[in-house]
Formats: sequence, C-alpha cells, structure tokens
Amino acid sequence: MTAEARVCGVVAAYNARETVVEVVRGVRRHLGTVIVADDGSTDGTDAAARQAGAEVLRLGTNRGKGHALRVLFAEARARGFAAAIAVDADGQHDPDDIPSFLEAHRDHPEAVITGSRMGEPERIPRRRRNSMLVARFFVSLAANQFVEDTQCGFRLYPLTTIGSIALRKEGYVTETEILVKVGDSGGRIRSLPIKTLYPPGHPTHFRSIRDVAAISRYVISYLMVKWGIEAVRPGAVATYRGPGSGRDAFGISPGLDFLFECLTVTACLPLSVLYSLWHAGGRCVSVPAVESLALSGLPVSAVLRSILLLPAVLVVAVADMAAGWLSVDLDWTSRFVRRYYGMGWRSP
Ligand SMILES: Nc1nc2c(ncn2[C@@H]2O[C@H](COP(=O)(O)OP(=O)(O)O)[C@@H](O)[C@H]2O)c(=O)[nH]1
Ligand SMILES: [Mg+2]
Repeated sequence: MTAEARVCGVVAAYNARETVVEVVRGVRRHLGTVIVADDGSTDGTDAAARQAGAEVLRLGTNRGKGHALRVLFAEARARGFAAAIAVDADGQHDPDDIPSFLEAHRDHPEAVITGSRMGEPERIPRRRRNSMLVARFFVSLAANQFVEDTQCGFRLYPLTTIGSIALRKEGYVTETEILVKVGDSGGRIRSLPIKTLYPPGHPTHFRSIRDVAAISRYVISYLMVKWGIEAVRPGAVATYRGPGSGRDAFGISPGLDFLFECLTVTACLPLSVLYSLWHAGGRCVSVPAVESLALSGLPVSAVLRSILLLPAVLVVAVADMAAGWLSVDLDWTSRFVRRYYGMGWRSP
C-alpha cells in the first residue's frame, strides 16, 4: 500500500453547500477517500458533498467542529487509515497543498503537520492575525515547541498519535487541545507553509469573542497545571501522560471544567506577580524550576510580562475599536502584539 493510500481526507462541514463541492473534488485529486461530517446543516451540504464524491457522515444535531473532528478521526481509524488530512469546508485551504503534507508525512510519520499561514501574515485579517499571534505564544509554551500557526485547520493527523490523547474539549478548542496534548506528551508538531486564502466577505462560524475566550481559558488553565507539575517534578518537561492525566484531572464534568478554567484565569495574574517577585529575589530563595520554559529559550521575565500584559491587550484592542468607530486607524494592537507576543523561539 502506498503512503497516500493510507491517508484520507476529512472535512468538518456546517452549512457549507456553496464551497464543499470544490473542496471535496480538490481533495479527491490527491486522496482516494474523503469523509465529510455534517452535523445538522440545513442547506443541503450533505447531498452536495456526496455528489462531489465524498463519503458523508450525517450527524443529527449541531455539536461544533470539535465533535465533528472526533467522529471523523474515529471513522478514519475504523476504515484502517493511518493518517487523516483535515481540510476546512469553506474553501480557505488549497487542496493542491496536500502533496506537500504527504511528503512531510513520509519524512515524519509520527508528527502532526500543521499548515502555516504565517508566511503571508499581511493576507490575514488584522484582528484575526493578532489573536493568532497571542494564541501561538501560549499554545507553543504548552506544547513545548514553537508552532508557527496554532489556529490553522489544515493539518495532517497521524491517527495513532491522536488515539494516544483524550479529546475532551468542544468546538474550536479541540484543535488547540490536540496541539497542546500531542506536544506536551513528547510528540512533534511540524509546520508547513500553505497558501493564505481569506476571500473577501467569506462567512465564518468562529465567534471572535466567545471562541477566543474559550481557547484562552483552556490554554491558560493547561499552562497553570503544567507549570505546577513541572515545579514539583524537577526535570519534567512533557507533563501529559495520556487520558485523565495532567489538566484532564480537573475536567471531571463540563461544569467543573468551566469552573476550574475560571479559577485559573482569575488566579493567573496574581500568581504571575508572586512568581515574578520570587524570581526577582531568586538569588536568596530557591525558585522551583519550570524546565519547559528554560528549554524554550525565552527569558522567564519576558514570559511573565506577556502573561501580566494580557489585560492590556484587551484595553488596547478596545481603544483601537473605539478609534475605528471614529474612522481613525490607530492599530496599536498589532504593534503591541508583535512586541510582546511575537518573540522568537529556540528551535527544538
Ligand atoms: N461539522 C461541523 N463543522 C463545522 C462546525 N463549525 C465549523 N465547522 C467547519 O469548520 C471549518 C472552519 O470553520 P470556520 O467557521 O470557517 O472557522 P474559521 O476558518 O476559523 O473562521 C469549516 O469547514 C466549517 O464548515 C460545526 O458546528 N460542525
Ligand atoms: Mg473558515
């Protein structure tokens, strides 16, 4: 069996009839099987995808992209595929980038390969780019490695790697959860430059406040648990040891998970101040080591500063928005984000 034959395409599609046909046809130029998960579309997405040559899993009620991806991974595994390439249904990814994914997969069969749009950052809408840079900073810290574009849905997932982690989050948080858990269990995530396509006026289901808040809550809570584990287990870097370990232990039910996230988000600023003071006076009092931070090559003080400045990002973004209403283009956010969240990273 060729490497390509062991890889299928998977597409989470929700009300995407206008674009899904081209996407399915495009993916089928490179892969024999494309599986589409449509959960509750009302516009005939399922029929359009089927006509274009996809195998369609029609799920009753809408449960978000994360649920659709979990179902797709299970289906791809049940059909005996070794890896799945996820492509968005809205035409934002060029299926002709798939051969590059396959080549990278041949060289690094265990690695998750993520498409990166950071080669053409100016083509990404400004607000989206800024939230991507902030997310990248923290997701990379949690994943123990620099990931160029942590929010891109165009990815190759080796299914044994996915099978070794528990996916407990929903919606758009799932893709972040994958990176964090794969990276923090010692796995590799490789970045692959892809084309950046943002057709003007294209629709999105991503809610810029709710979904960014959900991703941020998860990553902050993950980091707090991770750094806590590293502090009591000197030398540990990969703290995720499979289902139920690390951050998972605090997610017994969705309600408790949410409560835990709120608690950690509230506590992260005072704890960072305390740690900063401890670190500053560290010559007299021994500071617990956070090995993954040391390996990142980023100065601890710079990371703490970036955490403490999170409320300032919000203030600057609101100021930009207010200026926008008065037709003044300040764009302080881009400069702020580039300065405090765009720093380089030691290559692994
Ligand atoms: N099955 C399914 N797919 C979804 C859902 N929400 C988003 N998607 C798909 O996920 C992909 C990315 O969603 P999109 O709204 O374009 O997010 P953005 O690209 O981050 O702005 C698209 O292919 C959507 O069709 C959902 O609730 N169910
Ligand atoms: Mg999109």
